[in-house]
Amino acid sequence: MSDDLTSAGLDRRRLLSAIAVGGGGLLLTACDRINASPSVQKLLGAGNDLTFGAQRLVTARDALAPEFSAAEMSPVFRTNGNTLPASPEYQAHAAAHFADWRLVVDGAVNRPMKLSMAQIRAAPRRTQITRHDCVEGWSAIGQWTGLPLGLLLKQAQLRHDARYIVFHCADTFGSTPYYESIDLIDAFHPQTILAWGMNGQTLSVGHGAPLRLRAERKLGYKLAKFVMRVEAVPDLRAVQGGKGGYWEDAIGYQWFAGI
Ligand SMILES: Nc1nc2c(c(=O)[nH]1)N[C@H]1C(S)=C(S)[C@@H](COP(=O)(O)O)O[C@H]1N2
Ligand SMILES: [Mo]
Repeated sequence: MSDDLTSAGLDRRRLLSAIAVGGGGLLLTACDRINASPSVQKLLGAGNDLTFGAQRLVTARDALAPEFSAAEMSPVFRTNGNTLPASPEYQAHAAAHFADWRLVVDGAVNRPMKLSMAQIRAAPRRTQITRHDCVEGWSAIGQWTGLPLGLLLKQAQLRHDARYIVFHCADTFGSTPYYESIDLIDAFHPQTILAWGMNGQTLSVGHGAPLRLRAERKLGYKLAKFVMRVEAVPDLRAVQGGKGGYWEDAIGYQWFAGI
C-alpha cells in the first residue's frame, strides 16, 4: 500500500517536471518572437497592464526572488491587514500555542491530510531572507523559515485535475473570510513555503501564526496569514467570489500580482 502511494507520488513529480521541461522549450521560442515585436514591446512598457500570460512569458518559471544577507534585514517589520483573527476558536488555539491545532490539506488530492505543528516543524524546512512589498507603499526585509509547499503537495498527491492551490485563513473582513490562491508553478517554486518561523523566532500572531504563505515573487496581499486549510482545486471560479482571493473579489486587485 505505502509502496503504491510512493510510486504515485513519484509519477506526479515526473509528470510535473516533464511539463516544466516542455514549458521551458516553448518559453524560449515565444520570447524570441516577442522581443522582435514592437506591439509587444509597447505592451511590456505598460507595466501594470501586463496580463498573467504575458508575465509568465517574460518570467522564467523557476526564477528566484532576490535573497538578502542577515545584515540587510529591516530592524522593524510592521504588521498589516488583520493582526488577530476574531474567532474564539482561533484565539483558543493561539493561547495554547497551536498544540492541538491541525492544518487541513484537502480538495483535489488523493491523500487528504491533517498535520500538527510538531509534524510540520519536523519536516524539511527552507529559510530565506527576502523583501516583502505591500501595494500600500511599504517594504521590509525579513527572514522566513517554513515547510516547502511543493513537499506538502507531493505528500498529499495532487489529483491530475488540480490546477490551483487555495489558502483559507482564520480571519475575516466583515463576515468574509480572507483567502488567497496561486497556480501550480508558484506552488512548486522553491521559495514558496508555509512559514512557521520569522527572524529566527516562532511566527507571531500578528505576522500570521501558526502558518503564513511566503511566495516571494508575489505582492504582500497574496501572502496569506493564519492559514488553516490548503485546498487544491481544478478551478477558482467555484471558490468564494470566484476571483482567487479576498482583495481580488472585493476591489479588483490583480490575481497574478507578480513582482
Ligand atoms: N489572512 C490574512 N492574510 C493577509 C492579510 C490579511 O489581512 N489577512 N493582509 C495581507 C497584506 S495586504 C499584507 S501587506 C501582508 C502583511 O503581512 P505582515 O502583517 O506580516 O506584515 O499580509 C497579507 N496577508
Ligand atoms: Mo499589503
